Amino acid sequence: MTSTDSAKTPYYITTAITYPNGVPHIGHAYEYIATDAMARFKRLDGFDVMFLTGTDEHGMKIAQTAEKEGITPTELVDRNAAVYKEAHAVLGISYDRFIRTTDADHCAASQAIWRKMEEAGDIYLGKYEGWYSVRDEAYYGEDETELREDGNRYSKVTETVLTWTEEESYFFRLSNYQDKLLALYDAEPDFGAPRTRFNEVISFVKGGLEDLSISRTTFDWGVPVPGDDKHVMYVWVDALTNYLTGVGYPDTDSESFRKFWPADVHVIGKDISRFHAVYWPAFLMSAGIELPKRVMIHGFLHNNGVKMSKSLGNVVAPADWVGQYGLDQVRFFLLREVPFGADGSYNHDAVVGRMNSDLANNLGNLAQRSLSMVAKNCNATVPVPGPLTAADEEMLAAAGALLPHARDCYQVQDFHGSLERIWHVLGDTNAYFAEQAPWVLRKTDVPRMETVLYVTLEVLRIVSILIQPVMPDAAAKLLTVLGQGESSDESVRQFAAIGTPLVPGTVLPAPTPIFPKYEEPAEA
Ligand code: ME8
Repeated sequence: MTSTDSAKTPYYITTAITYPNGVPHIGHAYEYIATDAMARFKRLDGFDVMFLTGTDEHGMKIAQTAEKEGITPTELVDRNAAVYKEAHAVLGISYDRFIRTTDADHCAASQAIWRKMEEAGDIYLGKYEGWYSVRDEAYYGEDETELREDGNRYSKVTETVLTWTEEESYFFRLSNYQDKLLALYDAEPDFGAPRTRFNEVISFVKGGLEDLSISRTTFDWGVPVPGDDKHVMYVWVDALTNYLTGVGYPDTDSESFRKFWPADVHVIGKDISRFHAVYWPAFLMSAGIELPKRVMIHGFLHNNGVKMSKSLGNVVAPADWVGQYGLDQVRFFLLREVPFGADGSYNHDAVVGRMNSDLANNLGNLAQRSLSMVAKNCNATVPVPGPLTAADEEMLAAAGALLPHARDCYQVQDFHGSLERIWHVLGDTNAYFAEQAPWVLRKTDVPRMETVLYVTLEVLRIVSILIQPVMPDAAAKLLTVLGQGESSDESVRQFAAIGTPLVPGTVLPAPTPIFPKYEEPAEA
């Protein structure tokens, strides 16, 4: 660690860890990209960031998939963890650690938290009978199930098929935590977000909590229960613990644990809010470990409004989209299109609409037109601004207000809100450019033309710095054509540099178009 790191405020962010029993789809990509944008934002804002992601490799579902494929669970997870890692690379995910729950340090961490909960008197041996969903790796209460026409019993919560299961099991005294959890939700109203989704969790807890079965004996693909290796841990006990392993638990004196725990935010999807906002804080309270500060629950993405499913053949592989539209375009679309927290829908026309209007027109065209004028008429250097008019001042003030606005938005993972405001300012800048008409001023008032071009480049510089978390490659290209590229000091691209205006006289490279319009491929 460098001395500058120790002066920075730590920020610890996690994604859910994916079950590597299938292939990554656009819903997973959405979560990785949002979390990555958050991590990049904080790094650019001067924080010392720890970003954890990975794969959730134990449990019955993995064991069953391996059996179906005629391979061992280890072969399955080794093969598929590599596929998920590759998806992270394709999506430009800047994680600090990719955790696999079969990693040795993770098994040790899971056993350590188990012992802590046991020492607290919260674990006992009993017998479990109930409706189990292998898909969700979860039991459901009788009232949460229904028998359907096909003869199967389904979870009404997640629409998955249930099987009646009876086994000896260790239990966690979740029933002891109802009041403590409700007190937590009262004291920390932002512990879960957005509010509507958090309210669902609170109602669930208010409805009463039963003790939770936390071990299995019917298969052995899991972390052995300490002192009783007939049992493996219920996969969610081990899965949730990944957030602790990632920062060095059980070594609570380690530099990384002291620095990064408690986590600032766990980013997860709506189907697993109960695990993160009920079970996880209860386990941590029991083990005497500080609680994470926030659980951010995002919505689900649907293909044209229809749930993705293999049988419908509408599952989008992230790499296909990146190949078709480009990485930054996909990242932008996902974060701009759907308010984080809400459910959203995607389709080809919506992506193309964003690419052509927001990216190619509003941003790309403005950059290309202003930079070409500077190249031709200002000696390819940042021009010297003259006295500023009210219109110039207004433009610069609007751009200057973007950073505090973005900070407020990212504080609550409102990526959509931040991008919306940035594009609003870009819309105003396009109107300003059209009204000021620097191509006319070129013939009538050159100093005024230089001022208009300077103001436009300055807005573009601020916008380029601020869109780095969402579109790292395109922003880097824009910053390069604005003379703030790789060859200059890195600090000019940090958020702290936003208040330091472009230096007139800076030599600019030849402008190159950055956001091409999407052209439909010619019919074969
Ligand atoms: O739940 N749209 O793993 P997972 C948006 N291993 N997000 C979606 C989605 C969709 N269509 N489908 C899934 C698990 N997700 C557990 C997590 S964490 C300790 C253990 C999200 O592979 C889902 O909500 O089923 C979750 O946050 C993540 O993808 C991984 O889902």
